[in-house]
Amino acid sequence: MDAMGLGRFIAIEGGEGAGKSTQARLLAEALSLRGIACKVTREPGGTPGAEAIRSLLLDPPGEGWEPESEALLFAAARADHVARLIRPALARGDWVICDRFVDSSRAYQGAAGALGDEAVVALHAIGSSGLLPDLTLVLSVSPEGAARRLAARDGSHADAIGGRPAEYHAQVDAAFRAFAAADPERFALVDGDGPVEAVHARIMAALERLC
Ligand code: T5A
Repeated sequence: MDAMGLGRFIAIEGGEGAGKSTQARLLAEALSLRGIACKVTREPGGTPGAEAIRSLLLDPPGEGWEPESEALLFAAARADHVARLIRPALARGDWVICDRFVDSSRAYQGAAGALGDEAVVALHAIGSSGLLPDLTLVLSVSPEGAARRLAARDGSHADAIGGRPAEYHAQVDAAFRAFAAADPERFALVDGDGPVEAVHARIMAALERLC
């Protein structure tokens, strides 16, 4: 149980096009049918301030951000999101399902980017008092499968971070797997390949530990 109330905090993580948003929605529907009040939210974003920062990050002005500025902007967006949406929802007893959270910063800015894990964790301690999810589901999808899904949805359009080279995204995927292996109590690695309903069933099975 979360120390702030009865609510549980679930994050869904993974690379581009892993199916996080789709599965967040299905999970909320399944929990609602069980009488659990859920708040589905996303990062970067979730509050007006954090959504404004999202635009700056994904569609940057000028020549884009240096790695340090990028990490600070993600941490600032998260601090607003945690203070104004996530903590109040958990305190009310709602469950929060968050499409990406701090482990995205650890994987993208920390591991694939230049910052390293310690710096990202330190920013999270300052910005959000180090809040961690009760459970972090990492959706693991083959690069070919994810590319097919994104091509079908977005064509050749990618945002400033999604459009980074394949090696960057391979490092992101490797980092998520390493986090899950290092902390099996907080993480569950879920096979994200296959039909939407099959992935949803795997997520529901992974959730048993919270019930
Ligand atoms: N970022 C974010 C950082 O660098 N640091 C951070 O700290 C944070 C929080 C966010 C970007 O910011 C970076 C990571 C990202 O680059 P975003 O637009 O939120 O940008 O990007 P994503 O999180 O990658 O979101 P996507 O929408 O691209 O991917 P999802 O949510 O994983 O996938 P989803 O559910 O939208 O599905 C993609 C498509 O596939 C279909 C869906 O219908 C959709 O069309 N689909 C399936 N098709 C077949 N079989 C399945 N099982 C399917 N599941 C979904």
